[in-house]
Amino acid sequence: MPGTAIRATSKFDTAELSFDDFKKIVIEDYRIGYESRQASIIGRKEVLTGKAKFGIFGDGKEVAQLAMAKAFRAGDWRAGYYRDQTFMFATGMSNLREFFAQLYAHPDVEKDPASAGRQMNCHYATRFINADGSWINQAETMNCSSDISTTGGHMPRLLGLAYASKLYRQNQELEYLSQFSVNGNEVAFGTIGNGATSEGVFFECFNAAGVLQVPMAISIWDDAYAISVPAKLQTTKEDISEILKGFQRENGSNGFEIFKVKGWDYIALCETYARAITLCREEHVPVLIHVTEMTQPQGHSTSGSHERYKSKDRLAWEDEHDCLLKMRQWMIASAISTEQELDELEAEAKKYVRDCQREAAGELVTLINAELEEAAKMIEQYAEGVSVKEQLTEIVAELRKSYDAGRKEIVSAVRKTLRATAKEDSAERQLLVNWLNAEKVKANGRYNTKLFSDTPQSPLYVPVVPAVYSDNARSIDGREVLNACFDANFARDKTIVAFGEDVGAIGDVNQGFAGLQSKYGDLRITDTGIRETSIIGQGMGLAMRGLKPIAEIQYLDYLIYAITVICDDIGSLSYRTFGGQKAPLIIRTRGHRLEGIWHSGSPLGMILGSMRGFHICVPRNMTQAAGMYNTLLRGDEPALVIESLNGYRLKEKLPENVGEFTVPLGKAEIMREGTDVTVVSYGSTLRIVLEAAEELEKMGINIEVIDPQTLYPFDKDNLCGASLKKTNKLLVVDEDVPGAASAYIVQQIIEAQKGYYSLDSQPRTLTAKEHRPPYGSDGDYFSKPSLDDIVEAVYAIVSEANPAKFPPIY
Ligand SMILES: Cc1ncc(C[n+]2csc(CCOP(=O)(O)OP(=O)(O)O)c2C)c(N)n1
Ligand SMILES: [Mg+2]
Repeated sequence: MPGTAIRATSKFDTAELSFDDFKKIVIEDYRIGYESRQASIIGRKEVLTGKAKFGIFGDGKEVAQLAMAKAFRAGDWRAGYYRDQTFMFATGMSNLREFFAQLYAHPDVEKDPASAGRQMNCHYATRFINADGSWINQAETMNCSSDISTTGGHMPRLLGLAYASKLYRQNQELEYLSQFSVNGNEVAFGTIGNGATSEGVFFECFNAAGVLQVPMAISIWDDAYAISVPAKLQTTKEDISEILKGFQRENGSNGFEIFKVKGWDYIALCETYARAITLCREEHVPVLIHVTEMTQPQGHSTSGSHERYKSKDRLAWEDEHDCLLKMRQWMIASAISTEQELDELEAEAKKYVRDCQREAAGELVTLINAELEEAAKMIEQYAEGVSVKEQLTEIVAELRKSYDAGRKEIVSAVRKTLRATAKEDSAERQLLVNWLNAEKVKANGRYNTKLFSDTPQSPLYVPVVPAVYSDNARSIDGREVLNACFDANFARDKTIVAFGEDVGAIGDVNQGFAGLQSKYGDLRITDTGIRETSIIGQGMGLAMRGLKPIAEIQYLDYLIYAITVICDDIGSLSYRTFGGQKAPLIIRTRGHRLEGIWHSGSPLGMILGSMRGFHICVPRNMTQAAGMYNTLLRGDEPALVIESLNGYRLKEKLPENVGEFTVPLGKAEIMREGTDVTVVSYGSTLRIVLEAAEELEKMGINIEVIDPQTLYPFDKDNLCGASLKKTNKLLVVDEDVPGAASAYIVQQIIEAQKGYYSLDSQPRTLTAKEHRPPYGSDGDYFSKPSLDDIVEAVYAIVSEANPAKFPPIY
């Protein structure tokens, strides 16, 4: 309220709070809640009248969020979902103009700082990366991690954000990082719908928080429904806090403090949040606040109406228990305000929200209209001198009369014009082409950028430092090379932590971290439960808060357990926030062939399809892996490193600068020069290809072997394409299923690198079989590419070209 220090987030716990001050706080709260409700109502109308595409809103959840906002402080974090607009307004992390800008998909980050128009409405985020990639001071700001739409998908991130506070509090060596934490006094606030608690990810993260004892405060907004499905079909006993009672800490055990409170009881909510969050903040005990009896005045979203599936009785109950109505009644009954005062407040609020909405809508419409006019005029002028004038006039007329045109309609009209006049050539036409090209550049900036944070701190710009070997360099097990690399990095940078199943005490199942826990402590090298999704979430949260985590997935096959958080959350973070947030997490795993169906996987096709936004490193040995870690640990973008499971005990020379040398990303290497066939492979199969090359040499066939080293990015210097100019023949070998990663590699070489123009025979792939790899050496031989397979695949290619010299073997 102007002229007073009282704000919605003002606390009630000041000793000298007068009744007048108390009243002001409550009224201000009500105003924010009421404005938020109006935003929901108007927002829905905008969608239903076609002015916006989709709407999902926080109506019915306002009062609890006002109470939660009172407990939220600078330095705290939110990881929530689409119902939280009131909380965002009350804390000042968002406002009505931004709310409407996002509803209209305004692709200007100034207007929609959460996502620059990339996310559906009510998907919130604050920005914590400066343009140069540096972090803002997170300890001084209120922080909102970027929402995703998947129900419960944000829980792993929430866990990680809370876990960071634990590390900042308990690891004294991190005290210098005051821009990320004040002694771990921050709370990570999570919100989730009652229905979403049915997801496995909720239970996994809930349990992990109880084990870890982190300052995580989960609020469950319980409106008894998940779209149309009622609690009866969602939750055992229809009551999530009831069934979670076993997690309650008691008699000095770890666990949660669990609270239950009604979503329309303002005072009880304020008291509950004050108590719960103080406990959580001070003692680092995770808390659950189960907020019941919430409603959905407008139903779930604009996709349908809840009258279809809620009974008349339920709808009547919801009307009566509307939290704002209840708050209003209570304010009048306790003489905090009068009917008339509140009528006035509501009228004012309605007008204010409407003004904000009009302003936001107007801004975009004005821009678009000007662009439409410009394009229409250009087409009209051009139409004067061409044979298809009528057709172009029609295109313009169509454009002008399109209702609520967007840039799509404008650009499409120009493209249609250019198609209709493909045979013409004039300066006027060139003007249109130029306009279109400029528009494409702008559209690219609006819609296609920031998959990576792409700042000077990107690992792509980490200086290249070659490995240096002394004359008497020791040959040691590959795992020891990695161990030395990690040791050097842990000594160099105190923000690096590693964790995962069996990573701590024994230093991972292949001993890459052996001995490091006793050297650097269990806060830095840490065992976790078996819970892949939340391990990755733990890493994500740490990475967002300035630490350098290496999260380990024990075997590549188990990455599948974590693929949702990887794909939905980390991979899209930079893109969906328009570079406003980043999570430079390194995922370490080991894969390709070993033994059995779940220890021999190489699902690179799945990875390529679901891990855009990550760098994908597929080192052929542990030295290359070490160099990649050295690069990634000095950069700020997420990456996956897949070590070759069968390579830990192979001997490799230890570089003198094992913690310093870097392997650049996207830099392919020619492992063997040759003239007859280009063979591209990576990871474990690369070694077999090199062995095959020896045998082929004896047969008079000379292959060029290329290791791309990373699949994202792929061979930035076009070594593969260049090699084809020499050999004109291509074989791609990997141990993924047919048509998966090998197909991607072929696409990169043939299409992106234009290798097609160099080919004189069909490009081939040699992969594993369609099924999962069976157990045992024979199973491996008959389902993954073997030396025999590779030799014969290359032979078949040269035989086809020159059967006289190389007659078919079979
Ligand atoms: C993983 C996933 N499954 C399904 C959906 C579709 N969906 C969106 S919201 C929703 C219901 C969520 O209900 P609840 O968690 O109770 O939250 P509420 O909307 O009631 O606040 C569903 C099924 C989704 N977004 N993500
Ligand atoms: Mg619900």
